[in-house]
Amino acid sequence: MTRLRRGAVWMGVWLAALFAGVAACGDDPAGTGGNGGGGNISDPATLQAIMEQLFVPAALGMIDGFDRLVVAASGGAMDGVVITPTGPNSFAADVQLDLDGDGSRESTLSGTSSGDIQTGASISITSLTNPNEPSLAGTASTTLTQTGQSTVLMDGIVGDISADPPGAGNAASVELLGGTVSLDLLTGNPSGAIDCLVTGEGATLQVLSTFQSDGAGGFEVRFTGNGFDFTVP
Ligand SMILES: [Ca+2]
Repeated sequence: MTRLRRGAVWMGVWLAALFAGVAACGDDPAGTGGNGGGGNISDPATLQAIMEQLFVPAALGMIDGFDRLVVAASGGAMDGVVITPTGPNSFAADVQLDLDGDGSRESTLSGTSSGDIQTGASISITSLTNPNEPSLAGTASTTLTQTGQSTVLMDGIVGDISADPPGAGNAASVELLGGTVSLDLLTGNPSGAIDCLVTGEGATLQVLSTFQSDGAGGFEVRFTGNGFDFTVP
């Protein structure tokens, strides 16, 4: 289970970085810490700069939140986690996260899980809120199924993350169009790819996120599209 947890966390890290990227680009001048918009997310150079800046703090915040969620789900009391059972094998959870690395948990991730991975578990992120960007909204979902002794398949990965309405100065959105990612229970690493549509101020960018080995026992995400190709962390 530890390695399934690690694989799932890495996927969460990627998603958290996208949420943080959309929030940074849509950053509301009226919000606390707002900077009046962090740039156009559909500009490849901006997308790369944002992912390089946010990936590691988002990763650390997500790993910390997931660790607290796991302790709370097994009956322990953890701060910043609320778990509500919703039926046999199902629960809803709210987890407070520090995704920008400043030491305070500014974001709240809410999600649901139902079923188990033997027959297929449905995992949904129902919201992620960030006070720096009050208009941040998003959902994502996937099905998690154990397909072999050491393989869990994450299939039907879809979702929408947005901040500020289209046409507004700071508009930013990421649509998860679909993808399949396999989690290796021997290494704990994900492999596979997810297709995304990234929309900024008037422009749209097709982005493929590929989860691959970093060659040193770990994992990295490669972002590719028309005229760009970069890898984080
Ligand atoms: Ca923070």
